[in-house]
Amino acid sequence: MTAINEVTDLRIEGDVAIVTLNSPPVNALSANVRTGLLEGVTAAEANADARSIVLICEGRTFIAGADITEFGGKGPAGASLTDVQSAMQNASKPVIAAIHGTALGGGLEVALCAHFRVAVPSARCGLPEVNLGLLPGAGGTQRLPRIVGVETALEMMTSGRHVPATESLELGLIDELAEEGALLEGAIAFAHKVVEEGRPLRKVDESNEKVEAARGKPEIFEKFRAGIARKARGFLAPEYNVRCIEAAVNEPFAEGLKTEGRLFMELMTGEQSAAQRYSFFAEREVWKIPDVPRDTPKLPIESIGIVGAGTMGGGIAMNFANIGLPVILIERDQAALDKGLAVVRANYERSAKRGRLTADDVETRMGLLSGSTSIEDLASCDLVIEAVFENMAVKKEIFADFDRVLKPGAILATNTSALNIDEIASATKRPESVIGLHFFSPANVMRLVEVVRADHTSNEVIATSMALAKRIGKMAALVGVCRGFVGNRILAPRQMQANELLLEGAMPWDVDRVLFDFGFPMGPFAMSDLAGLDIGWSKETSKGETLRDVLCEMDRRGQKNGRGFYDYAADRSSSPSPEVEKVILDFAARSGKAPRKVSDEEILERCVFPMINEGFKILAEGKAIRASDIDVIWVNGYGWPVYRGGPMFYAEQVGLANVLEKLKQFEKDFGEAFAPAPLLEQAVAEGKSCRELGF
Ligand code: HSC
Repeated sequence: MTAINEVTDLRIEGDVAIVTLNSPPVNALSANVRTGLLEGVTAAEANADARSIVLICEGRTFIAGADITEFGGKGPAGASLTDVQSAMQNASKPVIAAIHGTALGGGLEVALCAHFRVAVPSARCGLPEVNLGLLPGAGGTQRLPRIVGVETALEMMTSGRHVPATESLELGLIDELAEEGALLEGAIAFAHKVVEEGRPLRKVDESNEKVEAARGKPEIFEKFRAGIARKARGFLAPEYNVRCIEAAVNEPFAEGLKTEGRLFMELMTGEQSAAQRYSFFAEREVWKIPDVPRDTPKLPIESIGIVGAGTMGGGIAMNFANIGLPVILIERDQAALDKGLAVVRANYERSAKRGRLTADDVETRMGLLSGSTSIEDLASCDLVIEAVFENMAVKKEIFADFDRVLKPGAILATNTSALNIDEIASATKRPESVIGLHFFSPANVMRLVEVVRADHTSNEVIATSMALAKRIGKMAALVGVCRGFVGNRILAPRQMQANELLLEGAMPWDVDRVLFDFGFPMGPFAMSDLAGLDIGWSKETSKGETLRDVLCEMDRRGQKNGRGFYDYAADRSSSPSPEVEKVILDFAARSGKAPRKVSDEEILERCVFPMINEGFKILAEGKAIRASDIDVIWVNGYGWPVYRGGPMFYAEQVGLANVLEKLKQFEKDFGEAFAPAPLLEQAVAEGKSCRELGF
C-alpha cells in the first residue's frame, strides 16, 4: 500500500490497481482529494503490474460532490477537476468507479469519466447541483444526456433526484451491480472481466447518438420548460441546466463544455446560489444544539398517543404511521374519532390514487392507527402529543391527565402554536418531560416542526424530540417559549403592515403581487382567503371594527364560498373584487387616512424589514439559537424563497445598515412598530454579521 497523500492510497492486488479515497464525512472533492485522485490514477497508470484501475471510497459514501465550502472562496487550490477527469478518461487501462452511498454532483461527474461503473444496490447517483442554485460544472451537463438521453437528463438535472442503483443500471449510468457489502470484490471481478474480454475503453464524450436524436427538436425543451415553470418560478438554476442540455444537443462536445463553464460561473458567483448554499449548511446546523451534546441519551420511542383527532391530530398521526409506529388517537366521543380516522384514510387513499402509495400501504398505515375515547389508554405510550383547540384550561386539564396516566419517562408534548408551554407544564409534576412540538398544517405535508423548549424541559427530551422529527422526515428547529414562538412571531409584524398598507392606499392584490414576485407562493391576503377569513370570527360578537369583520359580515369568507378579499371563479382562479376595493376605501376614509400611491418598493420593505427586526429581537432574547435557524423556519414553514436564503440572510444581502436606516425612517413616518431592535443597532454599529455577533 502506498500513501499518495493524506486522503488517498494506492495498492496493487494481483493485476488491479486500487485507488482508495478517504476524506470524511462525504469524500467531497476538496483540493487534497483532487490532488490525491490525480496522483493516484497517474501512479496506477504508470504501474507495470496493474492492468486495470479501480477507484473506490472509504466511509459512508462515494464522492458526494464538489466541496461546497470551497465555492465563493479564494478559488480552488490543488489539482483541477478537469485534470483528474482527463487522467481517468485517457488512461490506457480500464478505469472502474466503484460506487456505494451516493455518487452526487462532481462525484458522479468524476465517475462518468471512468470507463465503467459498478455499484452496490443501495447506492444512488445524481446531479443535485440545481438544489444549490448551480448546474453540474464538471462536464456532467454534456455527459449525462449522452448516456441517459435528453428527456431523462432534463428531469434528473432539474429535480436533482438521487437515482437508485437499479434504475441507474437500466439507464446505463452504471454497468453492473455488485453484491451489497462486497463492492471491492465485485469491482475487481468486473475489472478482470473487462481485461479478459478486451472490452474497448468507453469515453462518454464520444458517444453522440442520444444527443443527436434530439437535434432539431426544440419542442422537447419548450414542453419541458412549460412543465416545470410553476415549480421553477423565480429560480435561475433550472433554466440554466436546461440551456446546458440544449448546448449538449446543438453544439459539439467541446463547445458544450464551454457553455457549461460560462453558465456555471454565472450561477456560482450569483446571489441565488449563495443563498441556496447557505441554506444547505443552515439545514444541517439547525440540528446542532450547543448545550445538548450529540451523545445526550435518547429515550426509546416506539408508540405514540395523540389527543385530538381533528385536522391537526390526524395529520400528525400520519407522520408516525408512515414510518411504522403505532399511534392511538384520543377523542371525546366515538363520532369525532370515526370522523378523524375517516379523514386520515381519505388522505391516504388520495395518495394511493396518485400512485404514491399502494393499496397495501394504505391498509398497513391505517392498521397502525387505533382510536379510543379514554385517555387512560395512553398509559403505555412513549410519547403523547396534545392537539386540541387553543384553550389553556382545556390543555392544562389534559396535561394533568397525562401526568396521572402516563408511565414515568414518557414525553408529554403539546402542539400549541400560541399558548405558554411553561404554564401548560405547570399542570404536571414532571415539567422536565414537557415540550412543544409545533407542527404546521397540513401536518402530514409541511416539512417544519418547531421544537419548543420550555423552562424545565430536559436535554434527553429535547434530543429525543429532535431525533424523532428527523426520523419522520421533518426539518426541526429548537426554539424558546414566546408569543408565536419564532415563525408566527415573525409573521405577526408582516401581517400588521400588510393590513396597515390597505388603509394607506394599497390594495390586497398590490401587496400580494409584490410578495409573490419576491418569491412567496402567495401573498398574505390570498393566504387569508385560502385559510378562511372566518377562522376565529363569530357573527354574534362581530362589531365591524376590522376589515376582516366587515368582510365576514358581508359573507365574504374566503375561497370556501368563492368570495373573500378576491372573487373566485368556479375553477378557483381569483380576480380583484371591486366590492372589496370599495369596502377598503370606505374603511380607510373612516380611519382618517388620505389614500396615497404606495410603491412596490415600500410594500416590500414595510412587510419584510419588520420581520427582520423581529428576528433580531428573537435572537437577543435567546428564543432561537442562531440567525440561520430563523431562516430554516421561514424557508421550510412559510414559503420564504430558498433562493433568498431566509429573512436574516436576506437582511445581510440587503445590508444591515440599509435595513436599519429604513426602519428608522419608517419609525419616524409610521410609529413605534418600526423601532429598531437593539441587537440590529449593535450589529450595524460594530459592522458585524449575526454570525460574528455569535448568532
Ligand atoms: C458540485 O458537485 C459541483 C460540481 O458540478 C463540480 C463543479 C466544478 C467546479 C469547477 C469550478 C471552475 N461539500 O447531509 P449530511 C457535509 S456541487 C462540503 O448531514 P447525510 C455536511 O455539511 C455539490 N460538505 O449527511 C455535513 O457536515 P457536518 C453537489 C459537505 O448522510 C456532513 O457532510 N453535491 C458536502 O444525511 C454530512 O452531511 C451535493 O449537492 C459537500 N458537497 O447525507 C450533495 N456534502 O457533519 C450534497 C455534505 O459538519 N450532500 N457535506 O454538518 C448531500 O446531499 C448529503 O450530504 C449526502 C449525505 C446525501 C451526501
